Amino acid sequence: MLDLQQNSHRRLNALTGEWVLVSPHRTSRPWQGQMETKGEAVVPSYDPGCYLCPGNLRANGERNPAYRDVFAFDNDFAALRADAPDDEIDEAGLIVAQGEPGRCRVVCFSPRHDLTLSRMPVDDIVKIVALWRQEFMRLDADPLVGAVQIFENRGAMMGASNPHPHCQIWATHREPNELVKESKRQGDYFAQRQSCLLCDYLALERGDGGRIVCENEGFVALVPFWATWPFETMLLPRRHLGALDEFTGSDMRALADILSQITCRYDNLFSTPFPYSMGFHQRPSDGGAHPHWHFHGHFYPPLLRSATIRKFMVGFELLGAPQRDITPESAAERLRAAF
Ligand code: H2U
Ligand code: ZN
Repeated sequence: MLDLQQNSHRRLNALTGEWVLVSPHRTSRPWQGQMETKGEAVVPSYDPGCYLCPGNLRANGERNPAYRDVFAFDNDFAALRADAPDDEIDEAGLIVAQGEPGRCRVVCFSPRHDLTLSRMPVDDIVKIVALWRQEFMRLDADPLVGAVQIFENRGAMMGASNPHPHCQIWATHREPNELVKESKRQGDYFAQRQSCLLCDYLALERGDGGRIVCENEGFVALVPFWATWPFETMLLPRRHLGALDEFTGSDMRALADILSQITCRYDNLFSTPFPYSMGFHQRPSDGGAHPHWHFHGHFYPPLLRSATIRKFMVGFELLGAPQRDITPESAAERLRAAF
């Protein structure tokens, strides 16, 4: 009989259709490999050299306004440009390329250079969520845009270029890979059962409770059954919401509160400003109806055992499938205790 806490096994990611290998017996293996340097240096509340601080010059010569709470602008080094031709190259189905027009935005979370989501009052996080909603709705209405990806890279370990609290928004013409997988899985499930995959999944998780980290009246944070990263979590609205445009004031407050709760727990876990990539998946912006789509957030943090030991996605992960040692259940237990 399969014991998920003892036997090597693989788990299906219901949202993408991919498998993750779980090796619960392997957590005690010794580590003599790379150690990251701990945490981040003490950060001033204003940095005259920061391109995101209020009133400062950006790399392209533009000056930021003296903003008081949140601030969004066009990325000066945008990965996607609106003027790219939407053409296709196809040689025998083997050399294939598509022009990909799009838009990129940068959102500053606070005028304070030294804050993080985990240390901001919930009222201030509500302002960020409201700006995400506004940005989403504007991009969603743009005929150039087929999908909107909001994401934050936090910490030098995750490649953030600057400690100033900020995120990026990339609006692509077509759905990127992760969205394609999740659209297909949610669409297939809905077609087969006339029910939402993530609504049903959340009901199962709330019944079990073992992978839930924290919740409020509108949102649940949990370690998904199929989590790949050691302390990966998902944020799920309890209501069936497809995208930010459907959020009411109380949905926005609930998301802000759950963001505050989960980022505090992350910082507490290894007593360090926790690095991560996080972002939100929502219905595509192609103008179609997507009743099967359930808005959610993903946190992908790299740390494994301490502030200095990270998980590497190498070897079998690159060539075979993702693998984890500590079980999602024990990760959830530790995050529950880290408040
Ligand atoms: P990251 O820390 O996640 O790299 O985000 C910072 C973004 O800010 C990055 O995409 C942009 C970079 O292109 N940027 C500007 O738009 N203007 C600047 O003056 C510097 C950085
Ligand atoms: Zn700054």
